[in-house]
Amino acid sequence: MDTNTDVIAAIATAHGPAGVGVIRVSGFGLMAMAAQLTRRATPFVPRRATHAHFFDPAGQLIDEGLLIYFPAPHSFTGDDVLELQGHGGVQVMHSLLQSCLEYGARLARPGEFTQRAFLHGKLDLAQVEAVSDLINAESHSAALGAMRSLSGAFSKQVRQLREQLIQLRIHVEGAIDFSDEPIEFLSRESVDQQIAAMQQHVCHILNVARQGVLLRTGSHVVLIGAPNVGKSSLLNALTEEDHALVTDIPGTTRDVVRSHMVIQGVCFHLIDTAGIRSTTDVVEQAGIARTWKEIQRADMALVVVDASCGITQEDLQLLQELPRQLPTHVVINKIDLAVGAQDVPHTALSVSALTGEGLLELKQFLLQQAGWKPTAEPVFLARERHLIALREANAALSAACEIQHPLELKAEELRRAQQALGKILGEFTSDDLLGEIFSSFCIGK
Ligand SMILES: Nc1nc2c(ncn2[C@@H]2O[C@H](COP(=O)(O)OP(=O)(O)O)[C@@H](O)[C@H]2O)c(=O)[nH]1
Ligand SMILES: [Mg+2]
Repeated sequence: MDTNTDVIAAIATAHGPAGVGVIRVSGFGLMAMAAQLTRRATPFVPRRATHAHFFDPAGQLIDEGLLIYFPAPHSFTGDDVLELQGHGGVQVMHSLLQSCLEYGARLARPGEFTQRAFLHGKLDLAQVEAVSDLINAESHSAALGAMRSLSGAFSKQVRQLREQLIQLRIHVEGAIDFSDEPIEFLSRESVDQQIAAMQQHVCHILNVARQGVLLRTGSHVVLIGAPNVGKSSLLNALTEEDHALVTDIPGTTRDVVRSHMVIQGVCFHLIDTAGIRSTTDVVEQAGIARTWKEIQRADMALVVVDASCGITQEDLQLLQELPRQLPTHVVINKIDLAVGAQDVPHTALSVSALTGEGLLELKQFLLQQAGWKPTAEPVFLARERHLIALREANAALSAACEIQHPLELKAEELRRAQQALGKILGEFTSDDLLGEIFSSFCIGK
């Protein structure tokens, strides 16, 4: 059976008791399934919510609710789609799904509904990714950005650029193919001007997309330092929650504690760790090993030091041992204890987790270090692979602009630029990448 047209079903709503639960079915010939399920002779009116009773194949009434029939191609997937809205109980949803399977559907794989929408040309790949990002958005701004991508704001710009490239390639390739004929093609200057304008546009999209990647993934900031300098207190003060245990006993934090804060829509994942020191306590040693693991994964490290002690030899040694490529900043905590102290360097990163002094400045600093630059236009959510493709397109356009002879090489660079843009929309995409994208979805989407 063609796995793109057989009937698939899944629970579309979250697991757990709820007022309403939704089951989605996609495939062909679904009117027959709707009739069996509801024991109703009159056909369902397309796209109209209709009250119905749902029966299992043995004739047992399992639920009542609404049925909506979306005939192909006017549905989310482009197939026929049935949406069954029943009571959101775990058992009810299970029985309803089980009945759909017995009437001929099979359980959908994660992301399979969206995959069908992609295969039927309902969504391009950037929009597919936006569906997943919208579901997983961690801040209001991230959700708005995902919605912008889903509604095509990002794809439209990429598609527009690709169209311009195709038009230009027609001229350049034409000039190659008919070089002996007296046909008027665009002048070299005009071609180069157009390429330069496109390159500018790519750079502009790249800038917005960079912000979009940050909105989507946030930034992982690890708090490290000697025991008792106030890392846990700082985590609690920044997130305004009482997540991490704080005492004056060195070695209190043994396991990694995670929390997050949102600044101007950007999510910062803060990771509090066991203080680094040499110790014979096995549990503390295990905690310190975890600290090092978190350091490897982080986007940024804040090395917290105690203002009343200043920067110690141990702090300096820790700074030396950190991975070179990891952006690292020293935060001087407990400045309330060091009023008038001479040896405390007064940097932007002097704070007191206790009084809250300097925390606003620290937040602004984190935002700036993460690369957040508010743009004049609204940001759309983007992914690392989009940045790679945009950089590829930029490099190809830049090469195309520089090459004057032979024209074939210029044409080849323009082709490369077009291909890079096509990757964003999913025109030239390996099955591996598609598999990776769709498998990251939940079942039922
Ligand atoms: N005066 C003062 N005390 C602080 C400050 N931050 C933390 N402390 C105290 O320092 C001790 C150790 O704090 P903690 O957050 O557990 O340090 P950690 O071991 O680095 O996680 C606790 O007694 C805190 O109340 C601060 O900014 N000022
Ligand atoms: Mg601690």
